[in-house]
Amino acid sequence: MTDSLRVAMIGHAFMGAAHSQAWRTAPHFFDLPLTPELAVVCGRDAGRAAAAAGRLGWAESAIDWRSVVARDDIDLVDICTPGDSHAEIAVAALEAGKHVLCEKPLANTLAEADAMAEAAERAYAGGVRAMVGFTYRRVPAVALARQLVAEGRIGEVRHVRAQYLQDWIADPEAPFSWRLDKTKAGSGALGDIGAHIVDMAQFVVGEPITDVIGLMDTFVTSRPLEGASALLGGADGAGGAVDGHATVTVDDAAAFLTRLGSGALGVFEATRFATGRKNALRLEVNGSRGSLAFDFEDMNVLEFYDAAEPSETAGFRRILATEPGHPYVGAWWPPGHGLGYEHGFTHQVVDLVTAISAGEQPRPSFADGRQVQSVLDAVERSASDGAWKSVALPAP
Ligand code: SOE
Repeated sequence: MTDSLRVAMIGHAFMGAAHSQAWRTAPHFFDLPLTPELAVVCGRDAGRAAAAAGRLGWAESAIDWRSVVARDDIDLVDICTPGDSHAEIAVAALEAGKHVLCEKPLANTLAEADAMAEAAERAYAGGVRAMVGFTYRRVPAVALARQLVAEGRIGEVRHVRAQYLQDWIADPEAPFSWRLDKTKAGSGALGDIGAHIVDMAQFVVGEPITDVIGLMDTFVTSRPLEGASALLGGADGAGGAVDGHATVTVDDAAAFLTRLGSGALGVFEATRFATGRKNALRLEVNGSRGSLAFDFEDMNVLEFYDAAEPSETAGFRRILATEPGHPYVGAWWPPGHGLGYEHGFTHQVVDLVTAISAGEQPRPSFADGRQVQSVLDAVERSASDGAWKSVALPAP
């Protein structure tokens, strides 16, 4: 019988559902050193929070996050709210001695991310741990890619090509959502999905982005309120709506060139307007001895090219990352049976709980999240004046 880890989750829309399944599932497939207890879910509306508790498996519901964070019977606060409340909740929870898991991007601004990373650093000495939720690191094929780069299997990295392509608002009549409101979300495609490829690229190649030059654009500036998806958090944040339409105040797409620490060149693209691409998170890395390529739309596969093979038979081969020896896979199904989107969240819980129990720093830490934020901040500054920008913070 292991000790329990009593969790309070703030927010219960899309990410709340993904996190809930992870808290519920992780102890059934992995030997965890602490058993997560889904103690309380918190939302602003009592009825909806109670319904979420029933649907997602939480023992209780609440409407005031401040009193939840202050409770003695809570060990960890899991933040699944829009970015505008991350900093306030995370700092309060850390100061109350709770471990924190915070959804990505860490914050809406670099100043908030600074405050969060500093609060996490202060709390660390008291045994409190904090982690930011870049779950795609925990897709087995992605973790395998990092392993192969670290083992030198593709040699010296020369090119990093990363794309995150979605199309859920390509239709100009697609409804407004809080993700399109700068005061709620901080930025648009850049922070929501660009943050993922920044984290993933740096994680896989083990090098930080040091310099950027970028472009950002908003193709559709006004959207109907009707039909907002509850799963994506509804139309909350649509202040100043006129004639049933709200103004989009974030970028629809962002593109940027980078240099990475080793001298490699990076090309990054994040858009919600790539018609036909639903969740194409892609990474290709070309090295002196070979290449790796990943696409989340085929997430159980890692493509590997070994330049040492004779040219007559060389070619990209598909590694099915479903063998028991691949990262995380041993706990799941027999080879070839595959994992899905939700497994990254489950692996996140496993890594977090393991680190907490061992007294170690879970990664990505708040300092890692702040470094990603400083890349996003540099892209925004560059997009506004057209000049190259240095990333303010080195990787921790
Ligand atoms: C919406 O663009 C979204 O749900 C992101 O917010 C998530 O982080 C990503 O995993 C999928 O797309």
